[in-house]
Amino acid sequence: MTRPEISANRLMARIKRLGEVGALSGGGVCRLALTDEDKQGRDLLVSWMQELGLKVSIDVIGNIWGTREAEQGGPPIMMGSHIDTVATGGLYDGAAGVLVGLEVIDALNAAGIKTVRPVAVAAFTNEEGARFAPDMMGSGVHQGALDLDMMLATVATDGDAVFGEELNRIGYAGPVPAASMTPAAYLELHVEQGPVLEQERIQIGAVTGVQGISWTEYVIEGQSNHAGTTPMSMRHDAGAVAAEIAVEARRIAVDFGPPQVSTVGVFEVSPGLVNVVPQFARITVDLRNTDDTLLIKAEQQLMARAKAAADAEGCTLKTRSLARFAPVAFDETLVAKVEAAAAARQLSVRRMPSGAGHDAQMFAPNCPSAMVFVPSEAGLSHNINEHTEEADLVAGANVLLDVILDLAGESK
Ligand code: HGY
Ligand code: MN
Ligand code: MN
Repeated sequence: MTRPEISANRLMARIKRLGEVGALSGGGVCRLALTDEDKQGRDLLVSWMQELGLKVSIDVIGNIWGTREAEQGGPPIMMGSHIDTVATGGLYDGAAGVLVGLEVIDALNAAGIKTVRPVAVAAFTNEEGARFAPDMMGSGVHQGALDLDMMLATVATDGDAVFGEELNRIGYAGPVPAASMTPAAYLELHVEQGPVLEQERIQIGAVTGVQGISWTEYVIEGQSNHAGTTPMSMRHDAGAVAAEIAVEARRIAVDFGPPQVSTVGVFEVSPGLVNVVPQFARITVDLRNTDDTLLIKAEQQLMARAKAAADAEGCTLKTRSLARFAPVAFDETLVAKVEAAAAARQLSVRRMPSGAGHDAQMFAPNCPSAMVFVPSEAGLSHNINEHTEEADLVAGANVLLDVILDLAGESK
């Protein structure tokens, strides 16, 4: 029996081909969840799964997984990630994990290997949460962490679309019930999206867990007024309150120090005119920390500051949690297998937490889960210039192949 070989050409051809779906004229990709571009990507992925002879399953929130038959039945060893992107996405965030999973299966097929346990590869709906919050929505419903009906009723962040209607529109409301399948193990390859592996010249990250994530929307209502005639003491400036919240978010991150981070990704004021005191402001704050106690402290500190600023300015404040996930630890045995598989191939490897959220964090409470990181050039991601070298992707794919074969077992 020949040994399975990862083919760089096959893998890169698929990455390039999927990258053409939603390609932006200046480079990069935009495949926001449930858009026509997301549908095109899904259709392409399903066709690849069918070409590989996989049994394709689609569940009620549009998660797609292909299962390779094996000597035995039962829950599969699952690989996966996502193919939706942020609006300024790159070729690799999510797509690398799904397409490396396909490549692992292609390599097993080419080598004629039958596994004892089934192997599957999945693409989860709306991992990014950019168009519909929260993130990791599909995997969250798949693993019972998020309520299906609530998610189907979610309104897009631009206020235009309803999740369930968009899912039906693109034809990916599938028959498989939510929370109806937990794999025997879950393994996700992902680009690091940070600077560590590249700076330390390390080829593989054996990911130990995912930090806690807190997304909050702040809506401030004040009073529009003339920029020239209105004394400062008479203003109800919604924009000024939003700015104070944004400055406080950043101050908290600097005060707490690493790994605390904060991001004000959305900052809208209305009417948005040079000579009008803003009547309305909407901002979002993304807070993250590996320590949930500190994350809670950061959330409370920011909320207190926001309320005080709104009161002092005579503005109203409405807040809404868009996402809240506690930190997650991955399975020690599986993390050790990733480390050992890298070392066996003479690849440099280090353990590290993930700063980004991932579908794997939804599986961790229910089955042994872990992740394989490969380096991101200049640590860039959620950026059209996101890049990972082919050699690094192949190295990660080989590690994934070895761990998957170890877990699925080779039929004699
Ligand atoms: O926000 C995140 O960490 C992920 O990209 N959804
Ligand atoms: Mn991702
Ligand atoms: Mn992402």
